[in-house]
Amino acid sequence: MKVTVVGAGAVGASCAEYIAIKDFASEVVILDIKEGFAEGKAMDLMQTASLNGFDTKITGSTSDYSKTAGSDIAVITSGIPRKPGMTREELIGINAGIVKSVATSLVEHSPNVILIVVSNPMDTMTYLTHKVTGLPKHRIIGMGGALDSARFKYRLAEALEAPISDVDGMVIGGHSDKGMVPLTRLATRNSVPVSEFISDERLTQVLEDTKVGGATLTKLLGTSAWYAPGAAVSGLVQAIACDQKKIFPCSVMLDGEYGLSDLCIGVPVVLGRNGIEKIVEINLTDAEKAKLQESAAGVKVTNGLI
Ligand code: LAC
Repeated sequence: MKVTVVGAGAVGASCAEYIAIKDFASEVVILDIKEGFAEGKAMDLMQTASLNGFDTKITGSTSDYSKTAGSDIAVITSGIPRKPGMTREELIGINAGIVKSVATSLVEHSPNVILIVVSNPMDTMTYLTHKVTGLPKHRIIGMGGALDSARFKYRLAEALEAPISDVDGMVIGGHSDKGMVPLTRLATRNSVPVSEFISDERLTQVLEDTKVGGATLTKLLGTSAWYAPGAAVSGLVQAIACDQKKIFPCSVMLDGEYGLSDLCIGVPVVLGRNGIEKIVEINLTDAEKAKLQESAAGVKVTNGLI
């Protein structure tokens, strides 16, 4: 199993680190346009191998795509992250050009690759990746919902005063402050609906805190977050590499599912060795459907800018 990570910034490096630590891939190749940067990150990570107990071989290169040839999975993290006060949508001008050229080069060297798009605005970058590569839709996956759901669970556990491992919840919709749709109705603490434990007001607060999860961190850190995004990507990569058939909300090209088409937006999917093995259509209430439609309308506006 060969995995490429394009972009050796904080998200790309964390993602490579988590993949290596989980020790399921034989090889991870990191690329970055900054001279020597990916080589340096790869070497530093390799020097953790004996300490952290993994055998994954990590190498780095300055944009030599021939080194990525034969990748099974490639993660696109390249582009600029947002600064405090910015929306993810404001990154489109610079990131669209970068994602276009990265996706094209990856597919040129690995025609059978499964692509995971992380660069923002993620749903639109995933859509763009479809348009420029023409890969079948089960082989292009946008990472957003897995991260947003992790942030939702963090906030739920905080509100419930429960261990995170006792909590389950999912966020669908666009990966944007306004577009996220945390499914509070379906969130549980060990199978019990969370509404049994906390008030509607507290649940609304959890929902609002989740939606601005990334923005809150950007304000604190001065740049976009990396540990949780890196861990979320590594979870998707592992589900595919190990054919786990796990359900994650991911941004995928819809063709009538959820009454939506010709856009990529977060919905639950089963991930396995073929990438997206199934789009799971769950029964949403009219209110949830309306929120998803509204979120889709926002994603389509951003898509119109590419
Ligand atoms: C975030 C970025 C990865 O939400 O979109 O932190």
